[in-house]
Amino acid sequence: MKALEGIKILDFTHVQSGPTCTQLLGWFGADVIKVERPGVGDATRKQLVDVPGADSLYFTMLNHNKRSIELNSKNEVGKSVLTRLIEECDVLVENFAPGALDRMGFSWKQIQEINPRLILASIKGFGPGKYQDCKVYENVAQCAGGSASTTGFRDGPPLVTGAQIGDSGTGLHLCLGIVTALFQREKTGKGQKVSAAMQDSVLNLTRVKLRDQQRLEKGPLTEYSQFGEGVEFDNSTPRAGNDSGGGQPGRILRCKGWEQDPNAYTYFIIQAAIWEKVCDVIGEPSWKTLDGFAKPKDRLDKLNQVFERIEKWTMTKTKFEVMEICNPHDIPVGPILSMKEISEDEGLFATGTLVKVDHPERGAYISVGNPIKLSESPVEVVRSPLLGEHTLEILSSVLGYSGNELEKIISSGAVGEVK
Ligand code: CAO
Repeated sequence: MKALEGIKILDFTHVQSGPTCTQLLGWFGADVIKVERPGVGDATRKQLVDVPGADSLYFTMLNHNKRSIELNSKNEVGKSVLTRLIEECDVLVENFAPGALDRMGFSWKQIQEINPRLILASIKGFGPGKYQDCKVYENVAQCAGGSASTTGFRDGPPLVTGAQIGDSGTGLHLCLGIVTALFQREKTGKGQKVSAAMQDSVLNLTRVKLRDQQRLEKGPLTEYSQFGEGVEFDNSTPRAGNDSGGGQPGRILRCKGWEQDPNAYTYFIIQAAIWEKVCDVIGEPSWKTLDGFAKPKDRLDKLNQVFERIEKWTMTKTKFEVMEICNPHDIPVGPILSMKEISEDEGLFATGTLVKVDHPERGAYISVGNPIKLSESPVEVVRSPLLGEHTLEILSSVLGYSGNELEKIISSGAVGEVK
């Protein structure tokens, strides 16, 4: 038994934000039916191709546990099939450009008339307002949501992060909205519209920087390196390099081998509660009682000096040795892991966070499995579907078409070339 068993998702998503949401729903047990344009499919199938002729990793890693039906939702037969899908499904998830669903002839009002229990879940770049009609990709959302202006170093340009907080982050937000709406439907019997804007999701994940914006009005941000360096604060939250975003100062420090290895670094946090242990570990026991160093507040203007001293110690150890030495003392540190190291991490494979998946066109590849673990709802990661792989199966077993009616749909061209 899986948590969302029996729930049917009409997955009208493409690229990254929407597909990450429906993939999660699939991992929780929902039957995810991905609707794709005949002969074309989700654009990511053929983007960043590494194995000629095969679906790209971009596509396969975002579309596990789904079935694919090819369907032209703009011709009459296609529209009638889509209407049947809306009748049969519990949730329609889409992330088209603003207005695209209405232009297809499926407004929220019409959808409610077809199936009042249906939940319509949408991702757009911006919420209602002056930018509501804009098309948006990941990095635009990172910029508009406050992440880029607060990421990077003070003397450098704004930076986007490698974590896809605009796409996958919004997919997560939408997923939560969908299961919440399903829960409410249990009591009311009614569907509703669930919306998640990429700007809003990024801002939600960047909320600590809005916290700092308001603190700035009351005085300098004392935990930022800038404070210790005596550099004046401007009127908006500055970029803080690798300073910790919380109340406990932290930095990225070099470790043994940093000259050759770009990831021979550790994150090091000097939490107040373990300050004395840090002093012992790095060989600076006098700092435990020394005026200006003993109390957290007094150390704030000396963070550069403190971290330079800690780094002198971390540079004598590998990032893993730092972890081994510090962990028994409860000193919060973390090695900077490369993607190569992560992809070879047996512990992550053991928990199912990393999985090996086989694919008929491309062979075996590594993917990220479900990071959310439910003790009563096991996850089996199933390879992504080939384009239109399940067209016939969905038309017949989900929608009940057969005989002449089925023949007519296939010969109309609305569902592409049936395999
Ligand atoms: N049959 C027929 N037509 C189809 C179809 C199907 N099965 N599937 C899609 N289409 C049509 C759409 O109806 C649309 O037609 P109109 O322009 O006539 O309305 C057309 O295909 C293009 O859809 P689109 O505008 O959504 O796609 P795009 O590539 O031009 O834009 C994107 C992509 C992502 C910028 C845009 O969809 C968007 O802003 N989405 C919302 C935000 C979002 O999710 N962004 C994250 C993307 S991942 O970084």
